[in-house]
Parts: sequence; structure tokens; C-alpha cells
Amino acid sequence: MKFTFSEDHRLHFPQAELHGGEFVTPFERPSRVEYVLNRLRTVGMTDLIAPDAYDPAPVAAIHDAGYLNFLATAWADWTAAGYRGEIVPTGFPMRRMQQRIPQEIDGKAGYYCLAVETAITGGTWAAAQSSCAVAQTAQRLVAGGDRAAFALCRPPGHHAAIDMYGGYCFINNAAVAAEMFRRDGAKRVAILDVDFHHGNGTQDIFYHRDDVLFCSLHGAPETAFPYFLGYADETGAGKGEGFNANYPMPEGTPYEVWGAALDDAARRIATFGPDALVVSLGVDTFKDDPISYFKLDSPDFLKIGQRIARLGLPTLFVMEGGYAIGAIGLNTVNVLEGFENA
Ligand code: OKP
Ligand code: ZN
Repeated sequence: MKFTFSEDHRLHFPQAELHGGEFVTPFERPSRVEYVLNRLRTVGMTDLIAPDAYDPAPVAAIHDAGYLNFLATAWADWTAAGYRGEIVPTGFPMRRMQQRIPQEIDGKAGYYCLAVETAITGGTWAAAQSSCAVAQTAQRLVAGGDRAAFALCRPPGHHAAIDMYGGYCFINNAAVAAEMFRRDGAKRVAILDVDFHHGNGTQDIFYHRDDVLFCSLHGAPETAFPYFLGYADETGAGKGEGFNANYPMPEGTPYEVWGAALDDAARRIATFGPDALVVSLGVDTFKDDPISYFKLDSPDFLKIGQRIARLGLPTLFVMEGGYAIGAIGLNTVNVLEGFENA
């Protein structure tokens, strides 16, 4: 399978992430993709395709225009205001407050931010666009007839909602790719999110749609980020009712349980009968992930790939999370190898 990648991910590397009341080096860091690249090379997956230019049209179809404009101008506004650090907002439109967009950049960032561990830097918007271009290029490979492709995206995307960034995400790469499959003629598209964290952004974007099925396996919101979405009773709304499926699971979940949820999601996807599948591929379900609590082991990732392959669909893998850096390459590429050798 071919894969796509851009060095421009390096433009996004905030100095710090607020974690447990301390500023730490962000878990979501540039070296993550180097470990994945190394493992791809080791197993002989060397068919790297350089990304085409970022296409803003399908992005504008799923994200809010004001939100995209905010991302594009935030750094200039922030520095013009005299702020000297990275963009981290301080106030939010919470319960019983106004939902009007402030003019001042700190307030504006608060309006569009869903979690403050994610700082915006001078290079963030360019990196986010390059990450999206990586997904777009891989989508074109699959739309053009490849059985599968792997988009080695960074920063990730699945927490990015219609008009919110956070959880290390700015543009929802998987959602953009799904929208592109629709525009290329797919009648139905399924998105399977196997990252440890709920894909709140992807759910938000397609919640009212019946042409894109979203299935997410994740840590239960009572105990896991993003906390405020991802319950099993969120099943879609309007004509989207029945086209959103959440599989929240508790701390310590092993592959025996997780894999049964994957089976159920896969059956749902098969019943839906999509023309293409987008996989939000996070490997933070790994037992040693520093910010997650499932107990999958490296060989389990081969089984994930095998199960996905059994769907027999044109499949686009889009990189999301995974923070046990020493194992991220093995675990990610195991999914791809399991798929290819199924
Ligand atoms: C992004 B992806 C930890 C709070 C949670 C954000 C996690 C974002 C995960 N102090 N931090 O889904 O892997
Ligand atoms: Zn995650």
C-alpha cells in the first residue's frame, strides 16, 4: 500500500502542554511520525507519495467559515495584541453565557477552543493544512482505484469539530477525506475510529447526515478525554438518526472485549454498505500508552488490520493518536500489515 507524508508537520510543535497542572513537552510531538516512518522502512513499505497542494474546498464544506478564518489569522492577531507566548485562551462560553464571538483574540480563541492542552503557534496553521493535504492525497489514491492507502498525518484531526479545535487537532482530516469520497461519487462512506479517544469532531460533523456512518471505539466519557461526548446513547439526529455508533469502554479493557466491539462496528458498517471506508487510526489503545487506559498489545494491532480487511472495502487509513513513542511504529504498521496480509 502506498502512503503519504509531509515534512511540514514540523511547523507545529508547541513548547508545552498543560497536563495535570504542569507544563510538559507535548505528548503529540514531531518524533511520533519518525518512528512510524522507520517502521514502514523496516517492513519494506517504501511507496511514499508526496502530497498535492492543500485543497480548501472540501474543508470549507465540513468546517465553519469563521472557524477556518480564525485558524488562518489567529497567530497574526495574537502577536499584534502584544502577547508573547503561544495561543492558549483563558475564558470560555460556558453554561448560560453568550455564544457571541469576541473580537479580542484571547476571547476569540476561547470561543473556538474545546481543550487548552492544545497550544497554537506561528506554524500551526501551515502544519494543519499540510496534514490535511496528506490525507487528501491518500484519499485520491483510493478514489483512483488503490485498494488502500495510509495517510501519515500530523497533527491529527478527529477531535476537530465543525467550529472547534483541541485534543491536538485543528482540521478533521478523516472527515475531509470522507467528504471527498462523497464528492467523487461514493453514495455512502463509513468512518471507523479506533483511536483510544472518542472522535467527537467527526461525530459532530456528520451527526445529522445519513450518508456518512460514524463508528467510534473509545474510553468512556465518564473517565476519558474529551469527556463531554462519546456516550452510547448518541446515535445521530434528524435524518442522521441511526448513523452514529459509539462503543465506550472502561479502564483496563483488553483486546478480547475491544475486539468484540470492533466486530459489532464492522457488522454495522457491512450492513450500511458503504462505497469507501475511512479509518481514524490511533494506536493509543496500546497497553503502555502514557495518556490512555486500554490494554491492547502489539500483536492485537495485526488482528485489527485483518478484521478491517475482511470488510472488503476501499480503505483509507488516516493517522490519529498514539503516544507510546517506542511502540507507535510497530503498532501502526501492524494494522497496515494485518490488512495487507489478510
Ligand atoms: C488526541 B488523540 C490530558 C488531557 C487529555 C488530550 C488528549 C488528546 C488525544 N491531560 N489530553 O485522540 O489521540
Ligand atoms: Zn487518541
